[in-house]
Amino acid sequence: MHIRRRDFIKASAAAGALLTVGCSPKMNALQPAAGNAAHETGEAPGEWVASTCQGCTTWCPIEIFVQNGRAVKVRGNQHSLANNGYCCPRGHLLLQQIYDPDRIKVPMKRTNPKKARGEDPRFVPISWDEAMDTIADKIMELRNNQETHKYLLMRGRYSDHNYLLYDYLTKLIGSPNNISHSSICAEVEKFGAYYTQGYWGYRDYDLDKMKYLIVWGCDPISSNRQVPNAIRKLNNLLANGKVIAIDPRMSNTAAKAHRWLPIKPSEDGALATAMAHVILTGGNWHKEFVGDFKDGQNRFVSGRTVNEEDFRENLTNGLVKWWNLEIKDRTPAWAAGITGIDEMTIIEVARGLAAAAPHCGVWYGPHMQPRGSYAVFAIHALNGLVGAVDSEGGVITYQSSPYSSLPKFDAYQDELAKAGTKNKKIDHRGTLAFPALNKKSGGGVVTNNVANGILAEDPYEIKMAVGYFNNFNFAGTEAKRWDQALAKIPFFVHIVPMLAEMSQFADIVLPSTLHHSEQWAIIRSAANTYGHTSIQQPVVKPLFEAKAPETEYVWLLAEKLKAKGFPNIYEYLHNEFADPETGKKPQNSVEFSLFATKIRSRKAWDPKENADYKGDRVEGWEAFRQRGVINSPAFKPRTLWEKGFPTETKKFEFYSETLKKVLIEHAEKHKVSVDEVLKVTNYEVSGERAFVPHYEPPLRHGDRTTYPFDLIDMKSRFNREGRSANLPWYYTFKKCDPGDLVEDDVIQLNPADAARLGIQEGDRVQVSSVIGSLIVRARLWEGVQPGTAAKCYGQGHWAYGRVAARDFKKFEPRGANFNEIMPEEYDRLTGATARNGGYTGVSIKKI
Ligand SMILES: Nc1nc2c(c(=O)[nH]1)N[C@H]1C(S)=C(S)[C@@H](COP(=O)(O)OP(=O)(O)OC[C@H]3O[C@@H](n4cnc5c(=O)[nH]c(N)nc54)[C@H](O)[C@@H]3O)O[C@H]1N2
Ligand SMILES: Nc1nc2c(c(=O)[nH]1)N[C@H]1C(S)=C(S)[C@@H](COP(=O)(O)OP(=O)(O)OC[C@H]3O[C@@H](n4cnc5c(=O)[nH]c(N)nc54)[C@H](O)[C@@H]3O)O[C@H]1N2
Ligand code: SF4
Ligand SMILES: [Mo]
Repeated sequence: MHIRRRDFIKASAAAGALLTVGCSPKMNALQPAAGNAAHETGEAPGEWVASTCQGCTTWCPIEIFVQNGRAVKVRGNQHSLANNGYCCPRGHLLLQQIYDPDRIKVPMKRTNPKKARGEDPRFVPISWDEAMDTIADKIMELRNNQETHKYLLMRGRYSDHNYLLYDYLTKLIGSPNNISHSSICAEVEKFGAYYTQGYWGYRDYDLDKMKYLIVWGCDPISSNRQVPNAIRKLNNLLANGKVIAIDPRMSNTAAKAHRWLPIKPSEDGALATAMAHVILTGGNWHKEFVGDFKDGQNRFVSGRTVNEEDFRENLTNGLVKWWNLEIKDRTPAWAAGITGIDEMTIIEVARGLAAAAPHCGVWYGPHMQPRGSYAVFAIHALNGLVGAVDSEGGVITYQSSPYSSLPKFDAYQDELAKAGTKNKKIDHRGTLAFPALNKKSGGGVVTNNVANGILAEDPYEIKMAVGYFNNFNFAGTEAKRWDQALAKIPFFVHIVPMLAEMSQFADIVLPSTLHHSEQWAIIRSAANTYGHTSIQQPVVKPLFEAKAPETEYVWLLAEKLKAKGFPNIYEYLHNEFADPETGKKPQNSVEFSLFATKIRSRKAWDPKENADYKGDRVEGWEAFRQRGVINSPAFKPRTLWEKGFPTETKKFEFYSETLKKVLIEHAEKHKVSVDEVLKVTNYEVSGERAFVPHYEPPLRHGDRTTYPFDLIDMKSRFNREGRSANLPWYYTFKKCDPGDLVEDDVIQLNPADAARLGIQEGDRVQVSSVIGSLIVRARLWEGVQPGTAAKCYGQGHWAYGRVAARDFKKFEPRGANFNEIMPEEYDRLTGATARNGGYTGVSIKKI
């Protein structure tokens, strides 16, 4: 970009103004971008270095401008087809994360044995050597006592190297307890695509060719999984197609959409089944995908059953069964009474979607509701009904991108470790009440139940735990259970860049590098119809004594264990992780993390390993490191149509034989009927309807008389998952979310409700649920419907740094964390923690 002299003077003036508020001009993000110019900000030469942002699960390939060793600016990777060189607003916040004055600088150990919320751990600095020595001793103690299964690893966000720390190390030590955060994240939504089309994963969207988009229970231009792409592409769709948003509150996307359907919380199944009813009775399903009546006469008439033999299905299974079991009675008039959306709107939206078929789709979010799995089952069935699945302009699966396997660890696992891993897991997955289904019973995780397992010592006590990149004491509902559980664990290690609530219970805290800018790894994701493999590298030198948990920590621990007579892990790392370029074996933790990254990414850069690859190609590791991203080939529509879906029937299943099989397996394992399973797991359905997408009424905590409001929880545009709360810019820009305010944490109430309760803008209100109360400020806003109250997640930290606190020393939070008052509840079929669907009834009163 050419900058005229006058503009340059203006920009310098802006930089000068920033200086007076304590921001170095070199940190100034307001200056015009200058392509790849060496002088990106200020005078000093610098360069753009590729990495990957992990501010949310978009995992954008990015570049960070580095000047004098400092990260000063962020942009999307110019080679990335997922985000086309852009990053979202909160991508820029990572600079404040790097230079957060509250970062942990050195390892620390606890000197106050008492563990409780508000109890000062009295951490004192120690060396890495002492820290690792202590940790290794604890592991040796477990091994000597043959109780390695009492070791627990809890993982939050992660890179492609997570297998090393989360999986392999846990198994080499000898424990079954590697617990991920997945089921406090978004597991429910995967149920929809898995039990219809055999795909356990997030969906991508062909937005360029789409004509009609329904955004359902997510907010793609602000959150979800491809924010920069959604921001870029929505304009075109708004101008040339239609965008509908279905959300109890006016989300960022709803504010821009042609229509916003403010649905009553947890009634998504009613709306989706009614839309299917409209599409079928109107004869508007996608014939090529679904098939048709043999004589071409539409027999789908409200309330009447249809003969299965009269319909010839093409690429789907069980359409008529689904109609007979469920859809025939799900009229739009019926749904209008339940969802709060009028009949005409339901009809118009369903017809609009079908009229654009197959260049259309439903983009749905986590639906972490107590009965969310059947809601997303019904929602995704709509994508099948209109043939949008795997279609041009439709809803597609993630395209894969290259990676290589890590070396196998099995040969290094000794008998003791093998025996240890055979124990039951602490999260109760696969038990009668927690099916946690995916491909099999117990295939998922029940993250939030781990606290209960620890407290009840069921199936046994946990003696040692390690956590990284997570903060379950803040992120899990009924959060205080986590305080009690972690207080009970005799030895806990937390590996994080800044203190968090979880760290308050640690015996040792280790300073972690930041994934996005200080360590080696690769990350794989997809967006905009392309998959990508993207690098993470030490763009800047890790601050203070920070080290990478997934690689360096594992190496350092292996060294210590070897010295204490348990060499297996060291031998695995030392023997198997030779540099693929030179054959040199790693000698230290830094080399190990680099070699592991080269090994993991080898298919992305080594011409010998990827001769047939049709996506981006680079010549060698150094070229990959510099470019930072490998894009997959373009998506080819209808590949699955031709190949068949990986389901039991090889079809897209409206009647799910795949679900039936796993439910029966689960029931037989526990010697009960499927109906019994559904009852124990809090579903109302019985019989054959369990195998089709169907309506389940909401499950709610708190009676409507005492707790009249449904609590809606959402993500702010500026939440970097749980990690923005100590960043000043988070508070500065918060107003960008509709209905929100800067520098505050507000609960949004409909003005009519507020008037009734005598509440005015800015009043402090007490919000109470069946498990507790919190105090926040009221914000009156038409963007929430009467009877609901909404607040974004992110604030209310009592131990997350000085910006996040009102008074850090006194453990007083700034704002409120509704996980304190949201009761522990699950969608038990997937093991997912409920937080959506207004399942928490609350009362609100002015104080
Ligand atoms: N009420 C409510 N609860 C929610 C949500 C919600 O919307 N509402 N969202 C849920 C969702 S979707 C998720 S995914 C979970 C997330 O919940 P968790 O998995 O618990 O993760 P965070 O809270 O994001 O993690 C914050 C921790 O990561 C550390 N950290 C930050 N960056 C790094 C890094 O680069 N490396 C390492 N090692 N550590 C780092 C921080 O110091 C802090 O300890 O929360 C869930 N909880
Ligand atoms: N800005 C931002 N983006 C993020 C993240 C972040 O922290 N911040 N985190 C990333 C992660 S880890 C995840 S898992 C994804 C998830 O992100 P999204 O998929 O966007 O979902 P959430 O914001 O968790 O989902 C809640 C949405 O559902 C709505 N909702 C609540 N109850 C109901 C209901 O009963 N029916 C309907 N139809 N809607 C309801 C809420 O109003 C809100 O819009 O986002 C990722 N992207
Ligand atoms: S926060 Fe998410 S969408 Fe934004 S740049 Fe980072 S990874 Fe991309
Ligand atoms: Mo998540």
